[in-house]
Amino acid sequence: SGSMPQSAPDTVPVGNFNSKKVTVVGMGQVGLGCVTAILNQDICGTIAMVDIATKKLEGEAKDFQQGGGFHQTTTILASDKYDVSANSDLVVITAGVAQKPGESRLSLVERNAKIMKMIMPEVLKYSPNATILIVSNPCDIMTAIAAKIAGPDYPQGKVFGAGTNLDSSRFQMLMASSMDLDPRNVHGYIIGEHGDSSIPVWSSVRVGALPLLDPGQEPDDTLKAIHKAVVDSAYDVINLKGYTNWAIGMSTAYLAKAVLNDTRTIVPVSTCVRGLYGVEDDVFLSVPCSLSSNGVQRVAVLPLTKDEEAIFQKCAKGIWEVQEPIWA
Ligand code: 6V0
Repeated sequence: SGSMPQSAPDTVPVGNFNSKKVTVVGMGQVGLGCVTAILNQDICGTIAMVDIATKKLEGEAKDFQQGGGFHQTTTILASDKYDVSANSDLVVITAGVAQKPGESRLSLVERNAKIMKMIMPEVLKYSPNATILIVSNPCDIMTAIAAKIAGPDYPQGKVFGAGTNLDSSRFQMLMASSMDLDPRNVHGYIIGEHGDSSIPVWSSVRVGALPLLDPGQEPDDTLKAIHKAVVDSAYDVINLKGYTNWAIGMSTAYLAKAVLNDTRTIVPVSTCVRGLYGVEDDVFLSVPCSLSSNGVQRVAVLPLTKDEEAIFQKCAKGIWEVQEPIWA
């Protein structure tokens, strides 16, 4: 009668092992949201988690490892030392302080710039060719700082920010529910800052394949209110639960999937926009980009109306004013 096998059955692996490795630096609420979403979407074989809060980190790692029967990430590593991150294909950085209720993203800049300056050299030491996705806020300025630390020889686009990918999802959801349609049928971009000065590009919004507005038509108050709700989204959730994490986690997993599978998907993400739409400073802002395994492969240059271009320039100036003092 059936005795239990004493050793592994004699089988031979035939492939389907995912060799991709993702490191998430910062295992607070956002890091946890990212790891949860990445695990559930089976997009890599190894996840490494780095944080300075070692006891909490060990607990989170064990908890994730115990779910190993339910997903295909075979290895989950965790440490406060960066050797666990070695040879990552993608490194996601979420470390740093988050907004308190009512606090703006830009107010975090000095504290998080210091943290970014500690993290990036360690990341690059162990994964000198990784694609690096910045989530920490203020996302656009943190991405600019991370790219500067990587240096001029690091391939352009390999350091990019989550930017308005999340804002664009919020926008899609609100537009779709106002029209009682599938959110995947609303095609439109929030560009510019991930934050208070983000820009809805009304002139290119499509519902299905149909333009939402006629050429030259201005958005009405209902549409303007939708963009205001997008801007207020994070404040709203932070007032209610203290932080945001699930949606940014899903956005990160979506971007990670595009990078690891080299899909060339077009998404709004934060990249250097000097030279675009009349911007002259070294600022990073979101514009639609195609993503490859090397991060931003190409910027899809969206035709903007004169007004939209002026707003984009104003947004870039506002970011540069906050970025310049810490840029030296
Ligand atoms: P949290 O829950 O306080 O977690 C931050 C984590 O960072 C903690 O676990 C810290 O121990 C860790 N940490 C701090 N310093 C270091 C360091 N030097 N090295 C490694 N780890 C460190 O914050 P939360 O997770 O809520 O937010 C993290 C960041 O993401 C904040 O800057 C948020 O503002 C930002 N967000 C960005 C979003 C986006 O769309 N780009 C969305 C939500 C939050």
